[in-house]
Amino acid sequence: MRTIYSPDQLLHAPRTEFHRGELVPGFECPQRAENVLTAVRAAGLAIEAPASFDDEQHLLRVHQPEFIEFLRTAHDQWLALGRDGDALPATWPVRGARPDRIPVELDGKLGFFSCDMATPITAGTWRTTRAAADTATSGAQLLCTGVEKTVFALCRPPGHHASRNVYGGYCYLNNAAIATQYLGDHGASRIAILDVDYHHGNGTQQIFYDRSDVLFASIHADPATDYPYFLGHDDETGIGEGTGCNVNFPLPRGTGWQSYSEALDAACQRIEDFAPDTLVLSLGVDTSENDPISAFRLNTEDYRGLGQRIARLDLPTLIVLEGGYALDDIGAHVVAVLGAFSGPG
Ligand code: Q9C
Ligand code: ZN
Repeated sequence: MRTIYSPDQLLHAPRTEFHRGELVPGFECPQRAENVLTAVRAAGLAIEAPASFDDEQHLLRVHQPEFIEFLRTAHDQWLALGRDGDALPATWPVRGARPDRIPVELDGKLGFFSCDMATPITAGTWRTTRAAADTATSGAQLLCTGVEKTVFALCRPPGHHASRNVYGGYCYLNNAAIATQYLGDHGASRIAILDVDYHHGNGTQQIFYDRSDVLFASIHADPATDYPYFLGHDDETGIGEGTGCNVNFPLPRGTGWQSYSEALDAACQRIEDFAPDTLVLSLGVDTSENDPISAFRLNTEDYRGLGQRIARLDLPTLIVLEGGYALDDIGAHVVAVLGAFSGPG
């Protein structure tokens, strides 16, 4: 198994995020990527840089052009207004607002394209999120050319909360969705996405909600109690041609391995029934008992079990890093999952 990683993914370094009524140091920090990288290296996996993509076609297959242009230029516009630090929104569209009228002024755009105040746009955000999307896409390339059966895309920032034109939840471009679309455009015909991050992958769900060629399965904290709050319920099953191709397993706070593994078995069964030719695993390790912003109770041994169950699907698999904020544990937890897939390609 190879790991794809770009050091450009360290450039995005939010000063603070808005958390429980205060500006606190960002949980989604460069050290996360460094710690995962250190653990992956210690485990003896090969690490390589992503390919460079001449244009943004792979991004545009998933995201709205105006959204990409906004992400690329927002911080420069923020500075041009004489402001300091990181760009944050403060006003959001009312329910039922027009999706076809993009505000001209920056504060309007920040609200139009975002869903929370935990996701600052910094001087390094564009280069970092672009590098993360390229990292995931490079992993997809290795998979669909048959070079590797399993690839780990060490992505930062994460991506699964980002939809076609909304960033939030520490996510800007949806790395897993961009890689999934790339796989579909280059030979894969049925793709399953399994999202095991603590938080529901609302962006990924929305991007593929009407698609019959992509199954989205997610195990996460119940949105009644946890971010992203407004999607992730078990009666969200897809729409139109995509009806039946979306499945959510919301679980209560405090969930440990016993009930988690039952949901994982059910999700894997759904994936087997869908009969995909390729799997994309959105791997968040914020389900850890030590995670500072989450409330599940998985430990290192449980992550080994999680990897083993998913590896038993025996599919070409792209593993894309999502969340995980317990700095001392994320490396060990990611490697515990990857270990189940290691071995000859
Ligand atoms: N701090 C991922 O794990 N929390 N994102 C906002 C106030 C946002 C987590 C609530 C959590 C986002 C990829
Ligand atoms: Zn998460």
